[in-house]
Amino acid sequence: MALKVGVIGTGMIGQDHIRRLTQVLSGVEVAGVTDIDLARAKSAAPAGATVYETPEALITAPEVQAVVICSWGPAHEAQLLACIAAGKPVFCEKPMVTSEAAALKVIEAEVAFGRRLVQVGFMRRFDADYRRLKRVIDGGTLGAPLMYYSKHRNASVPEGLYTSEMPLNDTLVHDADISRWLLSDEVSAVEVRVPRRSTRGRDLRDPVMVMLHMASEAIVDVEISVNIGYGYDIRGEVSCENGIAALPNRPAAVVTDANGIRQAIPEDWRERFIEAYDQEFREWIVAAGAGTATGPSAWDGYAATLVADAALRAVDSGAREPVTMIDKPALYN
Ligand code: NAD
Ligand code: ISE
Repeated sequence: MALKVGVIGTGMIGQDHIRRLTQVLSGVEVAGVTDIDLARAKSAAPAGATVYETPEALITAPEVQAVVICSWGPAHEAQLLACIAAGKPVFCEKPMVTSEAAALKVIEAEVAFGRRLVQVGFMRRFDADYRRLKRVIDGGTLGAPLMYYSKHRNASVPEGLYTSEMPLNDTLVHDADISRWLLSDEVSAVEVRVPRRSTRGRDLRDPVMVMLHMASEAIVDVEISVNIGYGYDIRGEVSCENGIAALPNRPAAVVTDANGIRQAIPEDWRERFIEAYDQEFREWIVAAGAGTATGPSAWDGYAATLVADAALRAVDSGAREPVTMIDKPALYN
């Protein structure tokens, strides 16, 4: 029987996830939707889905077996806590929450519940290229990873909605998570440097260079550019003791004409990570159907939140800001 899912937040990614849940994946049905903009929820609702007036009504509805949260980051905390209180598996888009205190509340509630319910939307872990890269590093033939270069370039971000904090507390969380996962390591401190501003970014602090100091003493060098213009360009290269492992160029037709020889670049995250989002939901549906969650956890969401907080402190202080985690609850081992 299909898993009946309720979707909270029917903006850009909410609509894209509704499309994959209704048109791409099997074993799942969108039974309900909601948004603070009810008109948007109504227009995004697939045939047969109920439009709920509030997230609380959707989360507690008996016909909703599992929840997908695609609202804005600051709304995630209350919605996650309500899902855990209702004992329902929940997929929550990144950032899991926007403060350390909120992340600890989510962890505390899930630990008290006694079973994993939360999967965070760190889709890079489901991308075939990143998975191959991790297999090479874990295989050990290249020796220990020493440095990782993570380039995270967005063509543009929505004017007015995307603020100067967001390269660090909205965009960087992906690089923080993938670095921890790829290197099987934790971030111990963060530094940020702000180079010359791009005139394409209007008043935004863009680009930023972030250095993640890992517990192993490996260093991750991250470029965040959110108005690069030419496309959505995600790169990664791990420099190890005996060699280098990098993400490949994406497959694309090689076009030759009077302008030269070239390959297209994805426009945005929807195109670059389309298969990764499909796979993260395939795995989520299986786990949620069994009443639990696998994949990136509330612990991973907490770790990324701490990195974002430290990065925001580092911008102001110019110093190397430490990241200190609580002891890991057994639920996340
Ligand atoms: P968006 O602004 O297009 O959509 C957000 C929607 O949530 C809006 O329709 C808004 O009205 C609704 N909303 C806000 N607060 C709400 C609340 N309290 N209750 C119900 N609805 C509420 O934004 P988006 O780009 O779709 O991003 C949504 C989330 O997904 C963000 O957390 C963002 O960081 C994340 N995201 C993740 C990826 C990824 O690659 N994994 C990509 C894009 C966005
Ligand atoms: C967006 O919310 C995402 O998560 C994208 O993956 C990221 O590249 C972008 O910078 C964010 O704003």
